[in-house]
Amino acid sequence: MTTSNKQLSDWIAQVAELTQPDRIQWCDGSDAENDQLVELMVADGTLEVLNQETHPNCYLHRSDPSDVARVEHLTFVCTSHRDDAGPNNHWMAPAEAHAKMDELFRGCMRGRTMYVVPYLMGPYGSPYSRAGVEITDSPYVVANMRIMTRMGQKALAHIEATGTFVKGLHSVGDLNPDRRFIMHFPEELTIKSFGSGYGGNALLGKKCHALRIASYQARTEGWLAEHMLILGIEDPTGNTTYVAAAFPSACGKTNLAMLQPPAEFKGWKVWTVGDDIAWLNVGPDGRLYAINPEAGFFGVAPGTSTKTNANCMATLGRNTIYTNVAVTPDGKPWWEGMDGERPNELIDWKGREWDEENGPAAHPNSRFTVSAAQCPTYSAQANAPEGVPISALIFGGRRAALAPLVFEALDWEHGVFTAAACASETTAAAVGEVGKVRRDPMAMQPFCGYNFADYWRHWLSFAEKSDNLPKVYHVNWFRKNAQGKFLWPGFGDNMRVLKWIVDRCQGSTEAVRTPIGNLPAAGAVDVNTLKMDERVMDELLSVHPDLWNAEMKHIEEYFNNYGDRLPEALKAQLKRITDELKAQQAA
Ligand code: GTP
Ligand code: SPV
Ligand code: MN
Repeated sequence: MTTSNKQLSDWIAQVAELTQPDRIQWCDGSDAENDQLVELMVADGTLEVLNQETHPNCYLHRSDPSDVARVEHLTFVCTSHRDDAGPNNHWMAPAEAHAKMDELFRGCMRGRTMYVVPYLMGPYGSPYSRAGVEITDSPYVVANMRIMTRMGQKALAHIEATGTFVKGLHSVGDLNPDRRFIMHFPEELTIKSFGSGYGGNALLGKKCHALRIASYQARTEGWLAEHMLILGIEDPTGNTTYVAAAFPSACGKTNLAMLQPPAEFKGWKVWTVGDDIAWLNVGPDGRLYAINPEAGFFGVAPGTSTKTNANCMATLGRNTIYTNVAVTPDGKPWWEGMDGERPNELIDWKGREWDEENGPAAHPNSRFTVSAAQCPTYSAQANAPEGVPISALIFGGRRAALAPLVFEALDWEHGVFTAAACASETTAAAVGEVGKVRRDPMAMQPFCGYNFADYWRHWLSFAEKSDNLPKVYHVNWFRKNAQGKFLWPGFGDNMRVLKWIVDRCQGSTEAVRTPIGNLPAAGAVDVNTLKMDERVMDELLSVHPDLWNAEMKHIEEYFNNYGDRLPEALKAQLKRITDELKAQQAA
């Protein structure tokens, strides 16, 4: 492969001059190329061959133990003006960041191959798709990008036709956490990532391009790049309602996207369009249309079983790269929460014989990389250039207390407030404390490429673009009882909540107005066969005014970080809800 795009050929030459690779290899994404890379990685230990009889074309990668998750504290947005990055991002001046990164990259590919990976985010032929090129010295990254994106000649053709692409430069360096940075230059459509080989830090098409850079572009161009799954809910008459849902990392997007309805939902089907990222554009009819920019799933392994996510289990097991899972003596991947008994012997994610004292056998953020095309519920519309029309946007997170199972925003403005006010318990998807409640607006705290205040204003502006916008919901599958047990069964049973949302979109079910939004009327969420104690459902749908009042104070404090840039509409929503809660307490 070569290119007629001068900007691209110049950039490749510059990078080669800086990094000094032994050789340069263009990547076309072909099977032959992948076989060659796999062979190389097996030979040098980057990949371990899994049991090819039970798991054909499956491999295990063990990352450096210090490199197992995204590193938010080392991730920067480098805009010319600090305020454009906002309090939600770490910021560095572009010149300083370039100098720092170029010093790290200098000579770093000596003795290595430099891979040039052209990729397309989004369906071929879609006006919403965008291209990028990742230059990397990691064959593991190439093999993952091949699954996660549309990679190769057609992507290059898109670049040559449109003349524009996102530049992503990546090196694993020496994996030293002190020399690890993920830098974004949204004004230059450029990413520089050094010192990590892991997921969102290294597969630059994913969070770096499709969320941080894309969200910045989307603002100036009038669309949205979101941390959302996309799914279709087909009813027994064959009518499909599409929804998109934003939950923070490791909070249930992949699982909801592949939901298998309970047996009693005869004739209902859920179709998977995407499990992590959605690009949303206003279509000709004023509706929001969603495309999934990705082509594969980089999903959380622990907790995945035929009971919780049968469609995911059916997707895995062939042509899959597993990262940091455990392995059985006969070479099968294993993780906590998988079906069946724990095998007596296991090799843990660090390659040691498993010992309970060393913690879980699979890393809590161990993952699988697999093509979406292998998913039995992959939607026939997933490659539609125009995307799918979205009827509802759903936000949520992990909240052991407070947030009810589901509620509906009163209108778009209240919906934007509800999403901006989201908080969730932190997970193993990022390095740092787990289980701590933090604000995570739109599930985008780690991923918004610009000032959240401007982002909320952008969200609010859609009300001027269209009077045909989706309804907005908030859900919480993670409410716990006093004993620390989840009150809601979750997984397939989340269909009961989706059904209520579909009914609301069609205007066929009642709701109860509360200060925080509309809740299902008694009996409106169908839990008949769950044999659930009525008091549990009451608790799941309760809105405690004193707890919510305290929450409003937290939200206000959080919003205050954004000063004068905070949209008035959000302040007005905060005041309205607070006033209504106070009136309720007084009554
Ligand atoms: P990222 O890929 O990090 O963006 O995560 P995600 O939002 O796709 O999360 P995922 O669906 O992989 O779920 C993460 C963890 O939450 C897994 O261990 C799941 O088993 C668990 N989980 C998902 N859905 C539910 C649910 O409805 N209830 C409960 N209790 N756990 C769930
Ligand atoms: C997330 O952390 O939200 C992920 C995994 O989806 S990563 O690709 O590492 O960002
Ligand atoms: Mn994610």
